[in-house]
Amino acid sequence: PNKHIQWFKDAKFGLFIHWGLYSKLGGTWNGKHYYGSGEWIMNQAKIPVRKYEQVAKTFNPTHFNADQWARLAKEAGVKYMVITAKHHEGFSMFDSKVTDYDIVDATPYKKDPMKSLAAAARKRGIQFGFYYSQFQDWYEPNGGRNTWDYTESKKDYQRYYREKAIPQIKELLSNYGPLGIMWFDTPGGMTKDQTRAFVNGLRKLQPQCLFSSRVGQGMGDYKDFGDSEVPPVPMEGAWESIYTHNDTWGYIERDFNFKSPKEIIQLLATVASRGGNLMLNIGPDGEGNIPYYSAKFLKETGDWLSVNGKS
Ligand code: JFZ
Repeated sequence: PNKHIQWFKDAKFGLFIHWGLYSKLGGTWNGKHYYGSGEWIMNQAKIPVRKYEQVAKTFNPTHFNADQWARLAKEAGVKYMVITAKHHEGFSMFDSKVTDYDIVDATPYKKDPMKSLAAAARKRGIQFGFYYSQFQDWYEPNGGRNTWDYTESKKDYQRYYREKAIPQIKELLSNYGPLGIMWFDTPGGMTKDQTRAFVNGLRKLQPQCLFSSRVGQGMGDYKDFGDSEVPPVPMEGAWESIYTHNDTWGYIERDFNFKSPKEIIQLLATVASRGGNLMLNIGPDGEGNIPYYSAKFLKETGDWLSVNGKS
């Protein structure tokens, strides 16, 4: 077990952020609306890579303000923050030398928002972490699960791991200061031995950084439950429940089904009473705005916690 787990066990409340090219689409492609899991729109609409990548040319989140995001996190009372460095769509929201399909090289924005966000979170004592989709990568010919552009059986997953995923995770573990968490998701394409080698290799860069259980094969430093799932009874060990604020992880323009502060607090109490952390997700839009009700309700949650919670 990772001896750096204590901060996580004490944390109780975290903020999850899904942000990528899909945030710019907001659930609409070619006039057709999609609902739920906005970050899956490329897959749902079977958008060819050569079309989807065009979205990057219009991705210019000039309203993004790292300090404002970190301030909101602080006001909400979260102790950690995890943001999508690369989701299944395959686009890197950080400056990567491994590919040009990243926010610095492929968009008019040309800056690395993860640099300033990592610094702003740390300045406020909030543990900072990255979500990284290690297996699914719908952009890469050898990445997992794009069956509409590529043939799954012809893919060389090991090559994708070697040439993109591993070098990129190394960048994340090298260029953004000490990380609290590396949040892996939906494992695939590796045997248990390969996963062990993958984990051990990456660990060397930041031994204190916790790996989520979705790194696969029973490895990882704490357990993540399924999405929107809480164990029915108290549970020992380090674990986390993840919920999203409305009905989607990535931004969907038409989704206003936000949980009220009361619902958030009740959820937090349920999860905490069973011994785990709640990581609540928000989906900023393609301009870098946090949805109005997410900002409002998170602040109200934090107001309640500052009076009734203990920190
Ligand atoms: C994954 C992603 O596919 C999704 O887009 C989002 O990022 C979410 C947080 O994680 O979806 C999952 C992964 C695992 C389970 C359910 C949804 N699970 O174990 O029940």
